[in-house]
Amino acid sequence: MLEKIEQIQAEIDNFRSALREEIEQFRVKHLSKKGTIAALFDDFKNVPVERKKAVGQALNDLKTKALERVNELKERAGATTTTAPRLDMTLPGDPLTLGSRHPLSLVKNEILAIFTRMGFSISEGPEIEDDWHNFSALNFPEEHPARDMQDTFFIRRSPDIVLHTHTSSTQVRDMETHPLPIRLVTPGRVFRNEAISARAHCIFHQVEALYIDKDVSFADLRQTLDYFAKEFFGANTRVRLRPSFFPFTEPSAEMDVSCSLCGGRGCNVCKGTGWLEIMGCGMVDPNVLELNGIDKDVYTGFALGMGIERVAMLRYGIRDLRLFFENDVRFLEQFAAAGIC
Ligand code: 2NL
Repeated sequence: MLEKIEQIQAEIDNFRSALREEIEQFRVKHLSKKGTIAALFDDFKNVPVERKKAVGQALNDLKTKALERVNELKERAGATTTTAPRLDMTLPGDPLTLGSRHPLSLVKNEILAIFTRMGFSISEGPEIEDDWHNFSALNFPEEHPARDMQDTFFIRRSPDIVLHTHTSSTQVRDMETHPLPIRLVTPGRVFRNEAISARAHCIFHQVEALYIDKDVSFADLRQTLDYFAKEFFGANTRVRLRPSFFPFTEPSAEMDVSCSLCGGRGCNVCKGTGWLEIMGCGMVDPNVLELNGIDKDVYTGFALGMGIERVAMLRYGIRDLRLFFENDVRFLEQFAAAGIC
């Protein structure tokens, strides 16, 4: 017994560690209920009576010294551990860096908010479309260049399936399913087979609006454009229309707003003209109404469409459209505090 006590005593004397985990392992080995010292105490009953006093003394000494050693080492070790540093609950937490909404989303949401304030509902639809919804139902003639591979992305498997080139394809679906009158604003990502440059991309975003009811007139369109322009670009914004052409509207127009950067005096953004082209619009062509099962003698409508990238570039003074698609956080972060959601 005394031999064993000496052996453990030597082990305790030689033990060195500055790591709390190791010290704790050491404590468990010798001082826990199933430790070496407890085992010796269990054995104590087998010690002959005449030696009990000496052995008992040695055993008690061993236990006291072992406890002192463990406490001393633990005190010196402080907070050192083998793995992660101890968690200090009093330290301030890591800052939570919030991301920011993409400028295209900010602008899209603001456009949608302006139109929903005028009573338009939001509609969304598929990006992959058939020829009917993208072209035929919108009065595109059979030989129209937009139907060409040069301008439109087709699915290899079928000449009838395209990546939609405008969100009007969704509005064709809406005309099939919604009872009249309809007043819809339709955001979406659209695809055109174009070379990528500072001003054009093969993928871009659009918002189109469509209003069909009895007695919808060009004056209603004009009023809607005016309200939109003043809400989006500011109360002093002026609007002008220039005649244009689209297969799906008649008459058609391009809408310009007075340049929000120079107030119409002329700058390099408006190229000295004082005007910025914002969107295309017009009265829904009676052919389109008929193709979609709407009685052209009872109903009329107006429609308009704008590119979100273009509007966002004018709104924020962004020179290169490619910035929207590169996901460079140094660019994107600048819109964190734009205040629109
Ligand atoms: C543009 C011009 C436009 C429309 C879109 C439309 C939709 C239906 C019927 C008739 Cl279902 N028209 N949409 C009308 C005029 C112009 O967009 O320059 N977009 C970027």
